[in-house]
Amino acid sequence: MQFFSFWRSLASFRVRIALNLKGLDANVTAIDLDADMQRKDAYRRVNPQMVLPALIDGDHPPLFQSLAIVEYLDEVYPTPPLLPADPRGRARVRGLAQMVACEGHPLLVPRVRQYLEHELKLDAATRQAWAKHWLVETLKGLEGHLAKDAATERFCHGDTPTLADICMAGHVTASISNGIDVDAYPTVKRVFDTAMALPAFAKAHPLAQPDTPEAMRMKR
Ligand SMILES: N[C@@H](CCC(=O)N[C@@H](CS)C(=O)NCC(=O)O)C(=O)O
Repeated sequence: MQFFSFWRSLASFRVRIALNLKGLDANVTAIDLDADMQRKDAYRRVNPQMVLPALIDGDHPPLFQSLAIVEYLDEVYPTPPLLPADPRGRARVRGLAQMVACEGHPLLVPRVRQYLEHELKLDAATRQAWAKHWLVETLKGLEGHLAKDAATERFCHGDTPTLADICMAGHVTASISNGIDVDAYPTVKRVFDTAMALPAFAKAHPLAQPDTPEAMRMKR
């Protein structure tokens, strides 16, 4: 498997966790988003959308979009399952995952941040306010769903990690790095701490990757 990733990319973080949970090894090609390498021809040929992540499994065209990749991995490598067995459970897990991956995260990706800066000429403080606002909106939604539903147990849904935890891990990590007090969302925080205590999640953390800049690397 060949995995196109960047240490700070939250969508790559999702796929890293899934690969780790499944015990799958992938050769990582780091695409430096800070150097706009996603827009260079070499990567554009892999993913014409010019976003991370992408995954090549076998002699097939690259897979793209983190949720699609994680579901592909779950279907082809079914142990341990990342989606519940029942339709309602699957709908809930996908709903939680999509709150992060389809609603919150797209407002924060580099091309949106660059547009806010270069086209709309918003200053750094205003851009930071934008990021915090949307991170908090998603945290509130997650907390509301998780706190009120008996299906929330050790993890977002039940006693084992699912696609929902995979997505939430990145969202909470980004919230913390943006200075948001996640203690204000106690169910989210409890589930996040439970997930990040698992090696599959901890090893996938953005600050623990081979391409993480040395100065930022997590001290063990
Ligand atoms: N919805 C996509 C997100 C893709 C995305 O925006 N990825 C970011 C990194 S997390 C990226 O590569 N951005 C490049 C850019 O915005 O120019 C997924 O879940 O895979």
